This record gives sequence, structure tokens and C-alpha cells, in this order.
Amino acid sequence: MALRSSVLLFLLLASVLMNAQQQPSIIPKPVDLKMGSGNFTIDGNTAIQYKKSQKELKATADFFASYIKNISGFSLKSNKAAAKKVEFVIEKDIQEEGYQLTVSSTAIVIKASSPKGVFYGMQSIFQTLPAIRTNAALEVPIMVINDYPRFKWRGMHLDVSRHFFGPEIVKEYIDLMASYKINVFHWHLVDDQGWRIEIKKNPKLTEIGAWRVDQTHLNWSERPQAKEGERPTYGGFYTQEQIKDIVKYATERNITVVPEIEMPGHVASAIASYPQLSCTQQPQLPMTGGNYSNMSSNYCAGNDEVFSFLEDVLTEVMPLFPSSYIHIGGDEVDKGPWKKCARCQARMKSEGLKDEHELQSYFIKRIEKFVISKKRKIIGWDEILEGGLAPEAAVMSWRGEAGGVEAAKMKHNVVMTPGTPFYFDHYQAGPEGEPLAIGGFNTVKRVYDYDPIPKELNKEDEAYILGAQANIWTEYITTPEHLEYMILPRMAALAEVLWDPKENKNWDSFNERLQYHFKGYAQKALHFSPGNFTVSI
Ligand code: TNX
Repeated sequence: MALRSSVLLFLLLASVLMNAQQQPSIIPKPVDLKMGSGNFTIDGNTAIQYKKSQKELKATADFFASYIKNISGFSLKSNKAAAKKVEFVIEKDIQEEGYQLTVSSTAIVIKASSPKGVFYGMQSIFQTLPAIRTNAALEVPIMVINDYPRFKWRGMHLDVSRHFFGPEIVKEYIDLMASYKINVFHWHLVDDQGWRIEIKKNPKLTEIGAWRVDQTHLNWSERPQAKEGERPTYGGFYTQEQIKDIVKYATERNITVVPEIEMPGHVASAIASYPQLSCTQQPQLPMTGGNYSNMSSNYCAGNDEVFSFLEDVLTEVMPLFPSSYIHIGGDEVDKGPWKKCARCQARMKSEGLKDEHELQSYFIKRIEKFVISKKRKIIGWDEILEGGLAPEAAVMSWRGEAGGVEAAKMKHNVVMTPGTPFYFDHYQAGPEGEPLAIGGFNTVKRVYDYDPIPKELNKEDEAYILGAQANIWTEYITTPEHLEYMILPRMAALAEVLWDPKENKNWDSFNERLQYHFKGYAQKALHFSPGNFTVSI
């Protein structure tokens, strides 16, 4: 039997090689793809097949069927006799998240060690089909693919604090990620301008902290202030039910959602809700204006009430997110308020801390202890290295690569997300003709050319680089259309950087495939930048 199937595979491969046709424009490019000639046509005579004993494939089969229904109207049945089949198979010895795909004129077979790999094989198939419903035949070219990712953390971040994006927009964002085989959604739920997650024990976080004065003033110096007695109305938040629904949606698409609960800085929204949590205890509102600022928006590191508040928050947050990592922020803490605060100074004395960096480190370590007691791990921005890194913390390197290099050498896990080129809130085609952005210039080519493994690392330390992600801060991004524009097509370049072996990368090939994706974006009425990608400044 085994001999027979290898002979068949050989014959298929031979025919594939002899009559090669043009490769489909799959992004990220499959590691190994061999073309045959002719097509498999998906139509009403096609059924999806998987073994009864592999029930874990049902969700993937349903996903496939509903995708095909959307673009064609065909309702594919599962596990019914049919002339042609799309078959999903779990085969244990295939690499985690990898898949083997064989398309012949009568069958599409996707094998993987778990539904994750099957899901990715399916995404590769989808990229060979029309992007929207048309009358065109659903033809998948005859080919053989062997594919697997280079990195296990392939992330996209979204700041929903500076401007709130509702559940439907978040789901569209997740859909785009899934189509590019990106598997971590870093959800920045807390910042100065808005607290976006319902916490039942502390309802003011969303009654007060989720609303600010207005959206229109992008310039910090022109920010409006609330008038006496005025209740801000611009903003929003997710209920815990909505969060669960989004996490489920992401999980169905093999995406882990990592929530970020910022601390100890960037928390004006929490302090507006509970002023006793800051050093000055003065009332304030969530910050307005587009620009970020770290003006006096810290938790008081000398107040134990802050820690019990945060433990309560995390106790509600963690069960909503199955992720092993919880992001605790840690960036840009203005040490000024701590310097002037008697309680912070007393804490430093009693704990033997020599400066405010060590006080910040004390803060993060105390939170880490709590998170670890709940069997989770923390990840934080690279400032958490200052004053001493918490024992098991992972580091997100955003101010270039230095933090990531330092942490990897200390044998801590790292996610690379350097502002240049992985900040997608920066311009991508130059300021002229683009909507106002925070600055910077990260073209799709620069994103494509970046390698997430810093050159300074030796082989052993390289292993601590889990992968990379792009961040999108939304101080200047107020609409879903603008959000789409900022991530497309840079997300496609990111995906290929994170999936393909370094030696397979090829800008010209990517750029050619991208042109096909542009057609798909246009058909789906997505906003994207078709700019001059090779400009350099
Ligand atoms: C710095 S990146 C920040 C964010 C801002 C961003 C603007 C990081 C960890 N902190 O709060 O939105 O710059 O690009």
C-alpha cells in the first residue's frame, strides 16, 4: 500500500515537473512549490473529506465550505461521495504549523500535524481563487507544496486606545492577518486616551476611562479640555462577552490574542477612573488629542492599593485570553511623578532600590510574580530591561534592536518589533499625498528587506528570537479606511519576512505577486497604498 502511494506520488510529481505552468501569487511564498499543468475545478461535484476519527478537522472543513460558498454559491458537503474531493488529513510527523498540499485534477489533499497546518494549506488555496464572488470558475492549479514557517511568533499589533475600533473592524483585521498566515494579535487595550476592556469589579474604567472629549484635534498642543460638568462621549470599549467572541473568532483562524494591559505608565484613562491610583491623586480625564504624551499618567509605585487593583484587573483579564503571554506594557514611564512622591520614595528606601528605574523594575517583577502564580508569563516593551529584567519576562524590542539583543543574550525570549521598519503608523510612500502620520518612513520594501535576527547574535542566542511583529499606533488613525491603508500592503511583506527562509526571499518575485494581491484588495474595496515602493530618503 505504502509502495503504491509513493509510486503514485512520484508519477504526480513527474507530471507536475514536466508541464510546469506559471506559479500562483501566494504570499507568503510557499517554501517549496512545484507546478504541474491543468487545474482542479471546485464545483458542485466537490466534497470535503476527512476521517471520522479526526473530528478536530470539522471546523476547518466548515471554514473551507463557507469560504467557497461566499465566493461561488456552491455548498460543498462534508464526507459525502463525490466525483472530486478536497481532503484534509492529520499526519503527526509534519512540522508544527507546516502542511503538505497536493493538487491533482480530481483531488486537493492537505496534510498537516494539526488543524493549524491544514488551515494554512487552505489559505494558500484561497489565494489561487477569486477574491470576491464572480462567475469565474474556481480553478486551483495542479501543484505540490511543502510549506512551513520560519518563526513561531508572527504578529500584528493594534492600538485601540488612541482611537477605538469596534468588534467588526477588529474581526476584519483578524481576517486579513489570517489570510497572510500571521498568528499573533497583540491587542493594545489600555493607554492614556482610553481603557477599552470591561472590568466588572472596577466599572469606572469603562464608565469614565473609555470616553474622551473629542476626536478631531490631532495636535497635542491644541487639545480640548472638558468643560465643567461635561461628560465626554467619544470612545468606546469591549464588553467581556465581545472580547470572548473576538478571541473565539481569532482562535478559529489560528491566531493567539495577546492582551496588553499597560502599566505603570500610559494609564491616564485608569487614573481618570480611579484618581487614587496616581501619586498626586488629582482628578483628571483620559487624554485627548492625537499625539501621545507621558505627562503624569503613572500608577503610584508606592501604593499597595495599585497592586491589588492590578491583580483584580488581571484576574478578570487572564481567563478571557488563553494566550500564555500577557503583555504588561512598561514603555515610556515618566519618572518625574515618582521622584516627587513621598510614598514612592519610601518604597525605594524600604526595598533598597537605588533609583526610579529600579522602582519600575520592582513594579514589573511584582506583577510578574502574580502572573506566574496564575501559570502565565509576561511580555513587555524593552524599557522593562532598565533597572533589572523580571526573571522570566519576554521582551518586545521596539527602540531598534538593542533591547532584543540584550535580552536574548540574557536567555530571555524576544519579539522583534523595531520602529524602523516595523511601525506601520509611519508613512509608507512619503508624506506627500498620504494622510497625516506620526512621521518616519517605512516603505513596503524596507519592511520586506528587514531580517528579524540581529547580526550580533550567535546561533545559540538566536533561538530566543521568537519572531517579530508590526505595530500600529492610532494617534492619527481615526477610521477603518485609514487603518487598512496603513497596513496594506506592508502586512503582506511582514508575512513573507516571518514565514520564508531568509535565502528564499526575493523582492522582485514578491513585488510581482503583490500586484495580483492589489487586484484582490481593489475587488474587496480595501484601501491600500500602491505607492512608489523603492523611493529612498
Ligand atoms: C511610542 S512604541 C509608544 C507609543 C506611541 C508610539 C508612536 C511604544 C512602546 N510606545 O505609545 O503610540 O511611540 O509611534
